[in-house]
Amino acid sequence: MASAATEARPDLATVRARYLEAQLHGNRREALRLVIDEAFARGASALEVELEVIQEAQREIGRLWQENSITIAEEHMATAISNMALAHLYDHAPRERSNGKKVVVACIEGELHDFPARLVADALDLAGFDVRYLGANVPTDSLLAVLDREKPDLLALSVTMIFNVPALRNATARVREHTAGSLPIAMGGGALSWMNALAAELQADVTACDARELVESARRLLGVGP
Ligand code: B12
Repeated sequence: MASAATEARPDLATVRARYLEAQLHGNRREALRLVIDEAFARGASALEVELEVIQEAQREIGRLWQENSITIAEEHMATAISNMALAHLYDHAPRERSNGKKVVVACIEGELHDFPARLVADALDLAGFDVRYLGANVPTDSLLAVLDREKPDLLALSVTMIFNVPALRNATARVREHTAGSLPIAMGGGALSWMNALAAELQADVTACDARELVESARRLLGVGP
């Protein structure tokens, strides 16, 4: 028999459908109310809300955009709402005890999809990693300068578009040369999911299909709990 706590859990598929509606209507307050009051405050973790509500709604926005059911302006409006929702979850969610490991998260040069990288950065941060999030389109030269200054334990590179894969190859090679191969590199994002063999070809130290899997793999790689 299900426990009371289980019965009280929010139905995230329903929240997602209503969140998508709110995005499409540009209803920011309703979108925030759904993720915070209807999902998070009722027992879903920040990561569950991020993956099962926001990420999936963003992917549906992409489908609607691709089939011309919504305009680019509506996509921008929807994504702006998801950025706001991530910020509120980040603010509300408890952070796990620091594990002492630092991760730099960046989109490679040319990559404008920073929302996936931001979600990944928030998930690592809430899981106890010390995160430096660099956002979209990071020139490789300045990435190297940040690595020199921050001395992270892991670099996480996000690439969505397949046409940005050459920039990923370039950044990976330069980071390895610069750090004499001492810095593990995690790679992920749409391009990696669509090109199955790429992570192996680039000898990614970590790859993951979503932020949850990345947190688990990063913990394993760096030997930190839980
Ligand atoms: C919003 C959006 C945009 C926004 C980005 C805004 C922003 N600030 O991020 C803007 C308008 C800039 C944009 C631009 C373009 N976009 Co766009 N975009 C999207 C959309 C709708 C949502 C992206 C998103 O937020 N996804 C949700 C995230 C959370 O999911 P995710 O990406 O899978 O991320 C997870 C994993 O991949 C993984 N992950 C991500 N990074 C990393 C890193 C590491 C290290 C690891 C291990 C894991 C990992 O964890 C993440 C979280 O769990 C997608 C649709 C989609 N299916 O994603 C299209 C989509 C990606 N875009 C697309 C296209 C075509 C474009 C443009 C070429 C359009 C154009 N003609 O200009 C440009 C290219 C821009 C560029 N140079 O980079 C296509 C790509 C098709 C393809 N297969 O190549 C998509 C799929 C839409 C579609 N269905 O057609 N886009």
